[in-house]
Amino acid sequence: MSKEIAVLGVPLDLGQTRRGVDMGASAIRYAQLIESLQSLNVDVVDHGDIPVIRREDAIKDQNEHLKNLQEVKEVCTTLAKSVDEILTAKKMPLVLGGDHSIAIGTLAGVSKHFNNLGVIWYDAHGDLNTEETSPSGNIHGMSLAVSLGHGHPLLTNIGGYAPKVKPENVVIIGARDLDEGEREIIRELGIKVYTMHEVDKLGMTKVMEETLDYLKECDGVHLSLDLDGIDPLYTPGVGTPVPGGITFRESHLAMEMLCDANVLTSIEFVEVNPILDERNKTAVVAVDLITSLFGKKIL
Ligand code: 4U7
Ligand code: MN
Ligand code: MN
Ligand code: MN
Repeated sequence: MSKEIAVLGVPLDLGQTRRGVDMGASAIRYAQLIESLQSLNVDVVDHGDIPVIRREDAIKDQNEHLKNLQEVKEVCTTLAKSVDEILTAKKMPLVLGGDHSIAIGTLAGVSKHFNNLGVIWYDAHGDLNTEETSPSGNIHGMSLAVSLGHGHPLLTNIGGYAPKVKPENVVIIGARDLDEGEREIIRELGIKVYTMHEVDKLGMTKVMEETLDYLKECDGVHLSLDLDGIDPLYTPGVGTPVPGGITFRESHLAMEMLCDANVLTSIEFVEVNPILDERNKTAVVAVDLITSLFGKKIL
């Protein structure tokens, strides 16, 4: 990857209800993201943060089944435009959340640049809920469904087109907490999922080999990495931790294999919540994984 990397922060926390995830991008920068990439001779430019609506200024009377719809839509629309500009300028977007609802905006900006975009969704969750199936009403649990064209039209139509991704081009890795409606949509659409069962059984090497083979016809691949995909032992600073996750070493290996395959065309790291973290541990892991994606080797 010799392209210039454009880092973009999205301090949005309105896709869920816990405070603090809006500070995720700052925490990742504080953990030396830019300096670490520069020391690998990666050409990186920090584009700063996109403007977001503060929780205090959000509409008070909310639809409890689709919380902060208008606000998330607006921020994702702005994000989509910025990501689009970055790709048009032949740079590679590295988006830092914020909660996972921002993937709606990232993918809206990315997918118009590809005919057959692949998506790797590294997450404890499926993020495949809709207003009808969501137990929480939180949009960060709906972002993959929205990108597949399922959900509120205000979200699915961001950027003026839907869907952003085809179900056969999505691979979920690390799932261990799926809601009933999500299981149904996975079966219905035939989405490829490596749950923790498959990660345990096959090992990460095979999971990544199969993932890369599965996406081989894609003309671009987006990595959407939710830090809760990793076991909370290593990444406690997340809003919805689920025990029994992918280890630090396995994640490291996954990133190294993605680096060696040289397939990624855009990346996002989301859900780092410094308020819930232990001495910025989760952001440090995020930086470690990002540097592995960009070629950091032990020897
Ligand atoms: B994340 C949940 F019910 N499925 O929809 C929901 F368990 O972006 C959690 O992956 C969603 O962190 C988690 O609220 C969203 C819940
Ligand atoms: Mn998650
Ligand atoms: Mn997620
Ligand atoms: Mn989460």
